[in-house]
Amino acid sequence: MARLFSVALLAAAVQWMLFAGLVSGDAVQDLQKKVRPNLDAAIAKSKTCTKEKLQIRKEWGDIPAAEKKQYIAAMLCMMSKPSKMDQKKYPGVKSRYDDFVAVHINQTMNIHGTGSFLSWHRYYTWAFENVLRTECGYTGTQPYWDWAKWSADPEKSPIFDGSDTSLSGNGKKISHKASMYGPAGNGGGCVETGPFKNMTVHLGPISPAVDPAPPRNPRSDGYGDNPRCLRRDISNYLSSRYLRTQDIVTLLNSKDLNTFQNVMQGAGGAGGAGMGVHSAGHFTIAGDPGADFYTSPNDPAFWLHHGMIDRTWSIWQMQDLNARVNIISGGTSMMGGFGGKQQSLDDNVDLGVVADKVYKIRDLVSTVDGPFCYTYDS
Ligand SMILES: *[C@@H]1O[C@H](CO)[C@@H](O)[C@H](O)[C@H]1NC(C)=O
Ligand SMILES: *[C@@H]1O[C@H](CO)[C@@H](O)[C@H](O)[C@H]1NC(C)=O
Ligand SMILES: [Cu+2]
Repeated sequence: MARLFSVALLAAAVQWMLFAGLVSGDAVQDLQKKVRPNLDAAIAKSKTCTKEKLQIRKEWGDIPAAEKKQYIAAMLCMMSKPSKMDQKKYPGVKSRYDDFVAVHINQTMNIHGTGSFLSWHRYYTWAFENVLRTECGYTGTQPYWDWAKWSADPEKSPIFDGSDTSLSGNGKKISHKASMYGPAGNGGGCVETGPFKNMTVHLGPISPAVDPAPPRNPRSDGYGDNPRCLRRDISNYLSSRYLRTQDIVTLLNSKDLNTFQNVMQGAGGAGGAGMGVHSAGHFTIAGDPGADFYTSPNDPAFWLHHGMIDRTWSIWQMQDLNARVNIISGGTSMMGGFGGKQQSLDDNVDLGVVADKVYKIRDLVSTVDGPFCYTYDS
């Protein structure tokens, strides 16, 4: 009886603390809250960002339905607007959205497993948000996918539940084989629910990791026109192993940038994070183009995944902004292969037709300096 009473008392105390905002119930959010004053200090010193201008990126599940629909409508708008690329050179680039996919394909070997991985994808995701706003009237901010929140059952998450406020659901369940990343998931076929059920994928595949294999692209570089449906193969196999709160905490505890990057990308870094949150997120979506290293941005959920990648980097940085912003680690080509050099903060990031400006990596390492002025809610 006394034991029961103390359990009830403890539960009440936790309830009260949650209510009072003292703990959020999530170790990552708690850490983010704790280090947030450091960011305010950085904003005070920023050349370009102010507290008034600061944009707050939110988790998809916390966004009101009307704003979710506005984000979805802006993405559909990008898919219906003309490309800014040369159609003769890139016949599979059919829309403004495809411009982003083509830019990613083009640079894939120099932006993954490299020193530019984090800053390149930060700028790329920001450029996408910027085009949603400037070319398609979006007034919100780039949402993110808090992996841990939905790691037990991503198909039931508001991101993938197939409702009209989701980014569409799983693919149709078809009989198919495992991939090299895990057993066959719960879908595998065409996405038939939600706002993107009628979307057509044109580019790629280049490095498909789905069964059955998608039709081959007419061109070996993947830029030919290869119209097909969006496929997904979501399950909780990877999310329940690699995308839990404790996995993110392990990542955020990385002592240096090299470790952080390796744990994130599952390069066998200290911490034993196995496949790493980056791959685990991509292969939780899976399918085609989601599981194709080159064409993955063609799945509309890519941007929420990379929003979260960027959020974890920013929380890692916020723990010690003096030591964790103006630094670089890694090479210039994937996993150091192909004669890559050491990456430098002075290397350029050029997003071609999807962003106006070429920046040096050093201008892209803070979320509150250079072109950026945003943070994540906590
Ligand atoms: C690929 O990169 C080259 C070299 O930077 C550039 O000239 C070309 O326009 C790029 N193509 C695409 C599709 O981004
Ligand atoms: C959208 O896709 C469904 C099948 O999922 C199909 O029945 C319908 O005709 C399509 N609508 C348009 C406008 O293409
Ligand atoms: Cu990428």
